Amino acid sequence: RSPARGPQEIPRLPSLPVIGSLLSLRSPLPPHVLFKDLQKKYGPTYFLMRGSHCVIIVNHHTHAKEVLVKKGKIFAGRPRNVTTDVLTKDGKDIAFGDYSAAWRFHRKIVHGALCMFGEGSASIEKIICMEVESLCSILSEASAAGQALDLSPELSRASTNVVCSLCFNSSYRRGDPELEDMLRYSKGIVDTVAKDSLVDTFPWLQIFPNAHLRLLKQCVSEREKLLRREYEKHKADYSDHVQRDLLDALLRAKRSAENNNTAGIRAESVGLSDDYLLGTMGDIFGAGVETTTTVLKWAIVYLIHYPQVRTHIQEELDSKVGLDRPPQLSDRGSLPYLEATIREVLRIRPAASLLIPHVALGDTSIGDFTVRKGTRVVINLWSLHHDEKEWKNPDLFDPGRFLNSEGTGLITPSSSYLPFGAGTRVCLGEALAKMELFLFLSWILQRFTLSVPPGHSLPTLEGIFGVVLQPAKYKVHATPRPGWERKCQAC
Ligand code: HEM
Ligand code: PLO
Repeated sequence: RSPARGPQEIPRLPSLPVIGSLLSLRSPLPPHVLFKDLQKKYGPTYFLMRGSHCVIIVNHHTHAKEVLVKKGKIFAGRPRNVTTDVLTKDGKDIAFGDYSAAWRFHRKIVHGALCMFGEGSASIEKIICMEVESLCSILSEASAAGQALDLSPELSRASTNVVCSLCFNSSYRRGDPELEDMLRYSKGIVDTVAKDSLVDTFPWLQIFPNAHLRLLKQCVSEREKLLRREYEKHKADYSDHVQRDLLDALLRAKRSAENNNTAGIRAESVGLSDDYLLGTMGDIFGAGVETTTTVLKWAIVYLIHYPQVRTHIQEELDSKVGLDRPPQLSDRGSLPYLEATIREVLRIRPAASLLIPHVALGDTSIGDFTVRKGTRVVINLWSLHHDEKEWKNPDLFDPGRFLNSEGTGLITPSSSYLPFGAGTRVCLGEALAKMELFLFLSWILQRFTLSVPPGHSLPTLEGIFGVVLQPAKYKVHATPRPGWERKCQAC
């Protein structure tokens, strides 16, 4: 970049009044793939209009890091959208809430609570292992009955219970109607929120009947009832002396702000209203369940497509862990091929293919391009993770790219890799998610080989675009590995 060059005009997609760049964006391709393709014509960073909103699409890692890290604060805003406003009562949460004192405060409390109950603590490992153990017994049952199993609800149940323990210090038994309600409404929300839908581009479309918006509102109201019930229970037996879970941490912050008028902080003014607290709980639940489940489903699809990768992981498990005990977090360092596989899954199918949109909070720039306050910035993680200049054969699933030439240590082959985002808005659950991915996959693969059920075809690798990039529904056949047949029947 030459310092002599002044501010540049950013390449623009054609745009018309009212509809914006809609005509150039008509395509059967999902948005992340279309935005990657549009680089050929407009370069890696370009401008378009979504209805009346100015949007910049960033497809290269240098500009992505400038937005997320170097100028992280100025790009830390979030846009308001019809669907996310329904989900979060106009942005009262962490993920979709604008940059504010309330957002900062909630992030800090959640971060502290996750450190305390999660990262680095032995208890979270125990919680995850309990859930994966019960998942393994379901796999055993299905395998004994010769059944083809849709793992999606089972994985969702297991990860729901992990976040339930963290948030509410409680968990659900399989088949509990409340758990089934949760899975149903969360699916309804994932299917309808922040999908780049027309109603988000043209908010005036809300006046017309809209099946998606109706379903979203219904699911959000069910979610609110359930969260509120849990909230009231917690309030009833709250004590300042014990902090059982994340909800207690939020309640404690609220009480201390309410009692602490001398510090000049009022609970409402720092966003400690009931609505904001419930919004934050909803985020942790939603992110905790939907992202982890989705990545596990992708990992299993890829292992079915690439059995040689699965065999390699199992050989590593057999030699480093053996058959006499289950894997534990302290094995992570001695299972580099499994770690590399997890990294490769997060690269090839990033759960958040476009992150969550950012907004410029003031006039600023990206590289030599001028950016006006209020412009939305979409980081196309798909482009970063499939950049041919950064990744050899980017569409090939190859965990080996994250290993040194001896295959003994992990490497970072490119800086064009940000599965959890970076900077001011970086994911809050990265450490928790990595623990879950490692424990779920290592336990399952130690005991079972998963394959396509007889008579079924290979599941598609095509993703379904949405707030999380999901694999299509598929079923698996679980076969206990040699040495595990009898042990699995007993568990
Ligand atoms: C935000 C990825 C799991 C909580 C994000 C973002 C990404 C991401 C890409 C957006 C960053 C941005 O907009 O710049 C992932 C992936 C996960 C995962 C790939 C699993 C493999 C989790 C879990 C939790 C969580 C388990 C909760 C415990 C959040 C929250 C935000 C977020 C609260 C919003 C942060 C903010 O806007 O300030 N995540 N996430 N995530 N994630 Fe995760
Ligand atoms: C998932 C459905 C839930 O019912 C609500 C919810 C809350 C937080 C969202 C999550 C959903 C989807 C994944 C998101 C997460 C916040 C951060 C995470 C968007 C919509 C990612 C991957 O960015």
